[in-house]
Amino acid sequence: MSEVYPVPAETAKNALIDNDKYNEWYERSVKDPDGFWGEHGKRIDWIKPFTKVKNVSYSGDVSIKWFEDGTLNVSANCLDRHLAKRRDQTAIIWEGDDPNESAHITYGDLHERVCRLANAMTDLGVKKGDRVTIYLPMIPEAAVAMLACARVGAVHSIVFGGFSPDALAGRIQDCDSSLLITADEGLRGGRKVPLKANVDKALETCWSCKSVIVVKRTGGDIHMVTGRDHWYHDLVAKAAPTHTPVEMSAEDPLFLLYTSGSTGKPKGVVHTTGGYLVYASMTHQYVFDYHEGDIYWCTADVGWVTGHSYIVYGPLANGAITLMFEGIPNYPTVSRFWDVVDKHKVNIFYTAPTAIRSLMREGEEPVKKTSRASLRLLGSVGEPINPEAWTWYHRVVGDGRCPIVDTWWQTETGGILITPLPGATALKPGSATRPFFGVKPVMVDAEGKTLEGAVEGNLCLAEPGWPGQMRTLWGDHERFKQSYFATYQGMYFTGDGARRDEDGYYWITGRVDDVINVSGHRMGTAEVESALVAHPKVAEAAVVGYPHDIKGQGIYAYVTLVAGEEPSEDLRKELVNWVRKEIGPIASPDLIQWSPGLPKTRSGKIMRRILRKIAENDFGSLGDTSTLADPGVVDDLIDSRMNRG
Ligand code: 6R9
Repeated sequence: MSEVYPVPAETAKNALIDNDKYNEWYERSVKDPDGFWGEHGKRIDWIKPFTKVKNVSYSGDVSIKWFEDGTLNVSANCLDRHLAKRRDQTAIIWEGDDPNESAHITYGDLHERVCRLANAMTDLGVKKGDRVTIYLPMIPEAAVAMLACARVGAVHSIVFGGFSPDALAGRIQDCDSSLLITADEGLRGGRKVPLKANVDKALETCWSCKSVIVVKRTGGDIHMVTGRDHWYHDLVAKAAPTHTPVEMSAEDPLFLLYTSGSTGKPKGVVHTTGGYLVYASMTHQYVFDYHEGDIYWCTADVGWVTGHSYIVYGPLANGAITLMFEGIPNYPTVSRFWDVVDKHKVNIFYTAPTAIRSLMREGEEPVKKTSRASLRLLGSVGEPINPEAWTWYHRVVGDGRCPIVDTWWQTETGGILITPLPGATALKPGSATRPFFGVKPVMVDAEGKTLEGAVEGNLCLAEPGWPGQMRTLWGDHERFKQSYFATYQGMYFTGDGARRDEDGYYWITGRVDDVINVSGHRMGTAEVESALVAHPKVAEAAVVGYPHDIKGQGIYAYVTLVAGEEPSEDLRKELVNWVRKEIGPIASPDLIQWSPGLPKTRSGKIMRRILRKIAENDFGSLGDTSTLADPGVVDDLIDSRMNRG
């Protein structure tokens, strides 16, 4: 039995939703979705109000539409509608990489900046429906660029600044972006990231991209291509400070975001305008129990979905104060997070388990020497949080006062799906607890049989669903159906395994497909494998995840070299660097095992189950190896694994 943490009295006093209200709303959301979402759909401003609420089918061709006859503009919802009341209220607190650099940007300022960029983009020929790739560091211009796209009706695709030129090029080509917005260099932990140089390399192979807007962040020496590249600051200085937002249909795409799947190239997840904003804003308000004036900080990067929904769209739609941090948790010291909390009097703090685990390793003193008295609520996202990290976060960071919302969701889901609500849910360390409104988790076994009661299984989601769900994959509806709706008929398959306990609480156990989660970043094993085999000395590679103290999962690569090549320390380093160059530093293999052979079935399929066990040092339960073409391969692999310790 795990320990239970009841709702603290202090939280219960002011919380927006208590347990009775949770139960009542949840029941209604799944029994009368049209009534429930018809009401909550009104939390945002519509140009033309919707008359239809839900039109969803998880079978056949799979079609997901919400509020389909309504029209709106997301940027107007995040900015214009707040101006009467909040023109001079801070919208974004920006904290630079350097602790001496920070800024407060009001709703009035942000509105003007977004209007200016929207006008500048229009002058460059960007129209409704065009794709714009954003490759920016964590600076306010990232939010400005997102909102300017939304304002003119362009579909943004943000590529994380840590991705390589090749990875960036692939994402530009897939959606034919016509404009790219970047910076000269990024700044993280005192180190410069050569964003513009990466862009120059990427664009050598991208014909669709006609213009580049460059924000000056560091003033570093970069090359500007005449006719193609424009300085951000010149364009916005010339542009008009007001702009009429473009009227969008609820089902027009708002953004696409590439994420890793179990096979093939990254998938362009498509989110649309109306349902996404309703869901992002509603979850932001209730999951974080956001009250007027609260200072809210989500430490994610805008390159990931968490940054989209919970730094920019959810908070700004709610007129909240959202903190954006350019730096990293251990620069200049390992107290940085807590120094920032004290400096800006942060009330709500949302981060990833990997950050907690790495700070936990530094001991309590760097935390305890800060005040953190402003904190009221803590959050976790990105991967399962182990109970040790959970209790440390609760006891040390939150001084035992602050509830933790462990929020389970995915790029595909647009917003948080399984989570505690601070005033409603008793917590169990390591459990994401209960579903948010509209979300109907179903546990199924490998054969697709629905399992009842306290069980472990594959986590699926049944209708009615929630309005923030992805609608398709960019340019590939067939792959969308195959990836998410073909495994279990009539249900969305999450790719995660989970356990449901006797109280109906969900415990996410991790991916059950060939996706690994490294420090909360999704990585397809197939992507790392294809990067490895692209190296001239590699004949074959198989990549699996293995337990890693800080990262949650590490990347374990089995590599077979081409005949005549010898393993060496130099080659190991070369391969690690090669993968960094092909994909980006987040894909660097942690361990490479030289493997003269890989365990394959007689039909040539690599038996990853066995490779996972060996990587986990779990040799006792390899399961059935009788279908292997050459069972001796396994013994060789185990021998060399053991010799490396
Ligand atoms: C939001 C985000 C999604 C995958 C998801 C799952 C894992 C995320 C989690 C969690 C356990 C949590 N995951 N939150 N696992 N508990 N609270 O992270 O999106 O990058 O698409 O990753 O991350 O495995 O399937 P994304």
